[in-house]
Amino acid sequence: MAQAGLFISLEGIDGAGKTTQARRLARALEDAGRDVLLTREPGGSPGAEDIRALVLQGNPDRWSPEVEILLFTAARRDHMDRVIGPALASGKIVICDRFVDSTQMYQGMSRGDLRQLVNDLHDLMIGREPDMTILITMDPCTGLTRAKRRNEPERRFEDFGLTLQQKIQAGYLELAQAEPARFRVIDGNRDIDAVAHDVLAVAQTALP
Ligand code: Z5A
Repeated sequence: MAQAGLFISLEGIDGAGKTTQARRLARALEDAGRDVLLTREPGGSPGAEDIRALVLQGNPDRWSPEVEILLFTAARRDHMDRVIGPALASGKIVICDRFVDSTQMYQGMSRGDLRQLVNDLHDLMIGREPDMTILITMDPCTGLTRAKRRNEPERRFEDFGLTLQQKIQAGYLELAQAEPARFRVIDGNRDIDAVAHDVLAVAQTALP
């Protein structure tokens, strides 16, 4: 499928401010007259939202990391086929709250090293990276406190705790170093407006 639009993902640990910033970025670009699709993972299409409930609820040991990789990739394929791919083909700017880098982190390195498996399955079933990934860094303690404030059933990964948040924050920074052409790193430990200003500034550098 020809993909004429622009694909931006936002990544970071729980409570980093991704959702807040994804919404702010979408609004700013729409105000500037751009055609924007704001979406999220896991989820973003009806089938993928069904899988979201399976993976985010229940006990931390409900699924093995290998089964999680399959479930997240299945959700992503549906999201890609039904929502992201068509939006890009019609020239939209797609802003996605989390994408494959989240699978690299949460399934690829939380319980053993399965990063190669995540990569291989991604190449086989998805075959598309974002054009730009905005990594919002955050103090892991603050991020976890914020995430735990939400009174939702989707707490399976938060229940893995602070050690996982610290490991994932470090892992994201390694990913960003390994792929400097795709990643932009923004300090999320500031007020919402200051972070939003920087997110918009880096996104603007990628606009067609
Ligand atoms: N997961 C996975 O394991 N594998 C995968 O492949 C994918 C996901 C795609 C749910 O994702 C879980 O799915 C996630 C990883 C796993 N782990 N957990 N749990 P999610 O994106 O739905 O959930 P999340 O990352 O935990 O989202 P979150 O807690 O909503 O975090 P956020 O989006 O980064 O933050 P936020 O919602 O924008 O902000 C959180 C609160 O902080 C909120 O009250 C804001 O008003 C406040 N906030 C935001 N920014 C600021 C600033 N700058 N200052 C002060 N307060 C702020």
